Amino acid sequence: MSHAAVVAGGPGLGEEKPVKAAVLKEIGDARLDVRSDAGVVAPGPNDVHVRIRAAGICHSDVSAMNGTLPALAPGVMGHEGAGEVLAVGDGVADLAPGDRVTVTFVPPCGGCRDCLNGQPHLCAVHTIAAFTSPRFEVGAEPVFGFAGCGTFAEELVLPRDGAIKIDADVPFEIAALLGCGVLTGVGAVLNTARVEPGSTAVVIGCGGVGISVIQGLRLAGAAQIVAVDPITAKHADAERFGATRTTTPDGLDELKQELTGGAGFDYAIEVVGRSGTIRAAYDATRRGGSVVIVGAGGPEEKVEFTAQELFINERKILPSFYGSADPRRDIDRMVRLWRAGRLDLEGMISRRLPLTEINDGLAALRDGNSALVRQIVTFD
Ligand code: CXF
Ligand code: ZN
Repeated sequence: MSHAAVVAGGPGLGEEKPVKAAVLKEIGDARLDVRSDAGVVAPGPNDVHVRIRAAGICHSDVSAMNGTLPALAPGVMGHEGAGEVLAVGDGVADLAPGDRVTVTFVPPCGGCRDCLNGQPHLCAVHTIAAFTSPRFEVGAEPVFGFAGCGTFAEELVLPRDGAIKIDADVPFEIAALLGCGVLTGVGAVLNTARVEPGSTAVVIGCGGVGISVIQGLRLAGAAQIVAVDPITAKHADAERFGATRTTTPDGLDELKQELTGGAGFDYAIEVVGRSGTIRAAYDATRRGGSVVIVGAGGPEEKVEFTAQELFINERKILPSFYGSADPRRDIDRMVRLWRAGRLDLEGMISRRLPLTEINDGLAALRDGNSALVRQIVTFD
């Protein structure tokens, strides 16, 4: 994809109107620069040009801004979103203008070893390309899209594999949630851990992904779903989505004793990405049980296990990237569960805000004290 050709906005581009976009100027900046003059690259072969209609704010956007997760600056942030196809590049036969799509930050190329191995969530082909192909332009400067996306923009260009077609009656804000939080959380339960009915489980961290894990556990028929979060304001939400008990971290041992006789839970699912919470998840799991690591942690978070405890406890450590999901299969699967009333997606939307208020939304997530499940940026 050439970044010389710009179809919307940019300097001297005549007819095409520039687009609004929230740009991280430098890694470490606490605020995004909400501009009205961004340009979007022209779709090359096998690309699609999408008008974003709803974008979710995920904690990984905050983590990319502060340098915990890898990102390039300047970059348009946002990796969860949905919209409608405006145009397709050469070679795109199965998408057309007007189609409704969910953006995925792991577009499965379909041909690499990981895709052929049945692990398309590990496909890095488009991810690697995103680090060398800026998708936006501000002034004369190329601007990257975070995680190959950049959904905090009115329009963006994606590889065709990054736009998953969904039914036209699925509201954009529901479609947006599926792109990251829901697929990551529900997928961790159904795909990575394959939780069996009747299991006991503890979920550590009750943000948008943690709530999705709780919903996944309810779907899987878990008998006990313990939700752990230091922010007590999140406990009522956890219960609304299926938690059978809630506690702050200091009460976990007591609940483990009460509910499992001290043996530990069949599954402990960590959705924070910190060494302390990963260690707590390990300690909460029964011998032979599974510790599922969903949290997107940074490189400085080191977790210690002794060789002896790993061997003696035979707890399985199951990292889960993008819910081990195949977005081509699983996004539609989530839509079917939502249609059947078995996934509550409307209830996950705690707040709607325009792109001009994106910094307020990011700040609310950063301070961690609010009981927001998901905030949706609207583009009316
Ligand atoms: C992240 C993982 C790293 C890239 C961006 C998205 N996952 C969930 O938020
Ligand atoms: Zn995310």
